[in-house]
Amino acid sequence: MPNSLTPAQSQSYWDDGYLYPIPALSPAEAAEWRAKLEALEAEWLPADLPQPLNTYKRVNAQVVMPLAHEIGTHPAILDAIEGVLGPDVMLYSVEFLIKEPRTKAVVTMHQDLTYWGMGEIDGLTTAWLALSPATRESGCMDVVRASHKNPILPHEDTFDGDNLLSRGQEIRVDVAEKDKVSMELQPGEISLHHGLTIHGSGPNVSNDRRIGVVLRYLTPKISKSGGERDYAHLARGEDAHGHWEPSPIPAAPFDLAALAVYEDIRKLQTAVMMRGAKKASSFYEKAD
Ligand SMILES: O=C(O)CCC(=O)C(=O)O
Repeated sequence: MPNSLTPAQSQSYWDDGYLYPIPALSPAEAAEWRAKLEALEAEWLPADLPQPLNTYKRVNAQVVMPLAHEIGTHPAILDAIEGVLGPDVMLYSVEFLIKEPRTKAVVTMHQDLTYWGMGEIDGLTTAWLALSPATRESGCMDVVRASHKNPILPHEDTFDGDNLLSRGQEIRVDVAEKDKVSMELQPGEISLHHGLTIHGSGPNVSNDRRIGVVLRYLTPKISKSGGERDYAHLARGEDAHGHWEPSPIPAAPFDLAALAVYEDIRKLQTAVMMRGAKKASSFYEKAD
């Protein structure tokens, strides 16, 4: 049964720019994905991969990690996405945003679409899946209600080592604590947010890892504003536009063919993401 959202839930997403909590996986299924992810981390951390393991976990993991592709195409998650984007859905990126216990890593308040070269669009939604409890204590995501009704606001690059974002980008507007809505989630639950919603998250002061799987989805009619090449995977429905090169489905973790495509995507996205950046980030070089 596609579209698991009620009309009221879909309306709430478009009014507020976010929606949570949505039960997607059972707690047992979430625990299983967490165990598989942690086994992959243990197996591949010592491996001699072309990029550090964290780069692959941090962006486009679906291209090289079968488990990331499986989570990104999970029917229950796609059903919720269909409730806001409609029947044609492309998977753009899967990202593991992990905050280790008692660490200072944060995500400063930002709008996702700022550096993605897609303009100010409605057709991009992120699902954030909790694989461990996402609470105020562990640094769950905070959002600002109805902030998606803004254009892209000015951002500043901080390149702060404790910031999990590519450029440490931060919106040049102070967000009052009272305006933050903390999207607490239990393992297996997801939240959705619009590409222009202002959001961020604080440090993890808990004793467990905070493991979020960030799943980015597009409608096929979206394209890069400058006509740049990029990749996405048609996860549901039809692509009548052909703006995206089909990203491959990995057969095994980090196989050579997938690593080659990953490198092509990384170069293409670096040129757009890092345009005008003064420094390299931990997972993107400086653009030329
Ligand atoms: O995981 C976080 O704390 C922030 C995630 C985020 O910025 C995003 O999903 O766009």
